[in-house]
Amino acid sequence: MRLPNITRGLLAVIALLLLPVAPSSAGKTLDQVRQRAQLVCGVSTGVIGFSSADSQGRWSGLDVDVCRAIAAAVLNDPNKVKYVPLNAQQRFTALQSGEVDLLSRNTTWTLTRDASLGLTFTAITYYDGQGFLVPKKLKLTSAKQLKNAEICVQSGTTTEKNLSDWFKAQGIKIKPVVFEKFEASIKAFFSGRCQAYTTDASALAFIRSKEAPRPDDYAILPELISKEPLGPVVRRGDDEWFAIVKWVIFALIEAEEYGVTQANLEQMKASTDPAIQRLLGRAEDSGKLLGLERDWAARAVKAVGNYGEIFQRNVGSASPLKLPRGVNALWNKGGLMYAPPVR
Ligand SMILES: N[C@@H](CCC(=O)N[C@@H](CS)C(=O)NCC(=O)O)C(=O)O
Repeated sequence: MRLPNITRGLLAVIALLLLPVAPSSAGKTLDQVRQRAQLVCGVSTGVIGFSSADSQGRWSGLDVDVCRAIAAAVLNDPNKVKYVPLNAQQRFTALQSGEVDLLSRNTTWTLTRDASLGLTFTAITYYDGQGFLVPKKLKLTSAKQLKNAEICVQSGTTTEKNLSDWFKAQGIKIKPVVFEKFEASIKAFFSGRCQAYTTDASALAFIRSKEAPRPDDYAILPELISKEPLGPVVRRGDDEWFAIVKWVIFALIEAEEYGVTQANLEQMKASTDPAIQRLLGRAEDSGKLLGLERDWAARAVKAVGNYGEIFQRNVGSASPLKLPRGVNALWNKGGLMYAPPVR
């Protein structure tokens, strides 16, 4: 049957409209990172242990090591990273607008953030919870004694929301004193503006040890009032990039599980254990599946060590913070750190 031209034209347009449309950003981030030979990582403006710069402008921390590991896996050089400091309010816009390739900044995975910002959480790199720092002279032993207290908190955070939720649930009235800038919130607290400061417990440890005029004058209360699973975030719609970020993190966790460290990596490459051979690119080529070289995971471990080494160096026993491994231990050591198999 011969259709009139106009009908044929219409059918062609309908057929085109029905074609599956790839998200416009699919695969773009990897190409851009390669083209500029640099990964642009959004970090905090300075939370020691997670992301902070020294006087020379050198960044370090657990979140920074994630950036370095990805740069090593993708560009074969952990130093090819540009760090963009972002406060809590700025972080999601910076990622949405394409200013950064990746947000690796003590950011809590929540449903609203995951489902409404056009962004996707990749993996959990630190299981945290929200706590309270108080001056010892107030002689408080529980957050429940904070009735009518002024509590300093940073805006644009889950912290601000949990604070009102938790005290509401306890039937206790408090007065949040909200700051947009982290520096300002800490200064206000240490100058006596508030009776308590609240944020993720990991950051409280740093705030007390590094920012308090006299750390011994302050105590962290026993309550943890929330779950704060922290991890890197990417733009939604670029599945290739999402997979790379996710699997580099999984590989760092799996390296710890198999005892592959920065120091023994070269010997481990000769291991006959199939799992280790796979992880280090000696057996099948998982790199090809991710759009990377076959030794992508070995490069990441060489750059920053396995997850356990990253933890200890930045926040654990080998760091000034001395945070216990706690729930961040591997799943087979009583913790929650579990990576799907690299196979
Ligand atoms: N994990 C929470 C809190 C993250 C957060 O922004 N915490 C503050 C207080 S420790 C911070 O990192 N400030 C540093 C900055 O704004 O650069 C969230 O994702 O909302």
